[in-house]
Amino acid sequence: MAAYDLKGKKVYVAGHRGMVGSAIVRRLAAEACTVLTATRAELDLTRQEQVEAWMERNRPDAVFLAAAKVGGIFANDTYPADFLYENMVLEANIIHAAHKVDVEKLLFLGSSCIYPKFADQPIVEESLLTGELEPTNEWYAIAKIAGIKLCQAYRKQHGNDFISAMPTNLYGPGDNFDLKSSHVMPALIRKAHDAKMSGAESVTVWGTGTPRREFLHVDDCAEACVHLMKVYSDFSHVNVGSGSDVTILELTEMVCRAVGFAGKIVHDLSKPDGTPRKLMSGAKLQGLGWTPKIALEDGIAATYQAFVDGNFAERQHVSAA
Ligand code: GFB
Repeated sequence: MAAYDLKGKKVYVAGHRGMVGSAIVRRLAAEACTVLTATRAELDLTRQEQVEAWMERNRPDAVFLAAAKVGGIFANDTYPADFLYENMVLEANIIHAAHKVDVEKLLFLGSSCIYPKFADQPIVEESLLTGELEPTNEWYAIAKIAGIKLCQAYRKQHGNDFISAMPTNLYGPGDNFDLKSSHVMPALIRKAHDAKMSGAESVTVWGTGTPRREFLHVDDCAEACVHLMKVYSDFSHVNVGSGSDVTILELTEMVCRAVGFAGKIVHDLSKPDGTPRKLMSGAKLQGLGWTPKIALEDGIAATYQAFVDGNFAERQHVSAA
C-alpha cells in the first residue's frame, strides 16, 4: 500500500475547535504541511453552497473530517433530530465537496456506537450492521454509519481515497464539561472537583455503574488518525481504541483519586446505562503499526490539570473584563 506523504500538502481540519479536531491540529504541527481551518462564523458546514464555495476557493489536498455534533448519553437521547440531521448534512456536504474538488485523501471520524448494542466483544470492524443499535444513541450512530457508507460509495463509484476511523470513547483537553451535554469522563471530573471544593459528602454517578467503557486519550486518537492518513487506503473503516475497558464505577474511583475527593459515590438510577459494553478490537490498527501510548490514569491526571488550569484562566478572564 503506497504511503500518503503530508509534506507540502494543504490539509483541512473540519471541526478544529472541537476536542478531536484541535488535537489533530496540534499533532499536524509536527508535519511539514499547511493546516487550513474555518470558524463557524466563516463557514456553516450544514449549508451546502457555503461548503462547496469554501472548498473551491481553498482546494485542500487532504481533509480530516472531525466536525460533528457530539454529546453524552443524555444529550444523544434528548436531541435525536439534531444529532441525526446535523451530522448527516455536514458529512454529506464535506464528502461530496471533497469529491468535487478532487481532494486526494479524506479521513472521516465516526464512533464506536455504530456497532450493535450486543456485539461480540472485543468488537471487530465486520460487526457493523449485524444487529440492533443501542436506542440512546441510534440517531447519532445512523448518521455515522452513513458517513462510513459515503466514503465507501465514493471510493467504489469514483475511486476517491476516502477512509474512516472509528474511535472509542475519547477524553482529554478541550472536552465539554457541561453536565447535561457532556460524556462521562468530563462529567465525573467536574462533579468530583466541585464536591471536593464544596466539601460535599458524595458524588452522584448516573446509572448502575456497571456498564463497561473503553477510553482513549484524544492525543492518542489524533496520532492514530495521522498514521491512518499516511498508511491506510481501503474500503473498511478502522477501529481506534486503547484495548482495555473499565466499569463506570471503576472509572469514578480513578477520577476521585486523581481529583483528591475521598467521599461517597452514590447512584442516580433514573439515568440510563446505555450499552452494557463496547470494547473494540484494535487488531486491524495494530497490524498497520500503531499502538496507544497514554495510560488511563496518566491521561485522567493530565485532563484534570487542564480542567483546573482552564477554570483558573476563565476566572482571571472574567475578573479582568
Ligand atoms: O459517556 P457517556 O455519556 O456515553 O456515558 P456512552 C457512559 C456511561 O457513563 C453511561 C454513565 O452508562 C452513563 O450512564 N455515566 C455515569 C454518566 N455518570 C455520568 C454522568 O455524569 N454523565 C454522563 N454523560 N454519563 C455516548 C453516545 O454513549 O458515547 C454517543 O451517546 C457517542 O453517541 C459517545 O458514541 C462516544 O458511551 O453511553
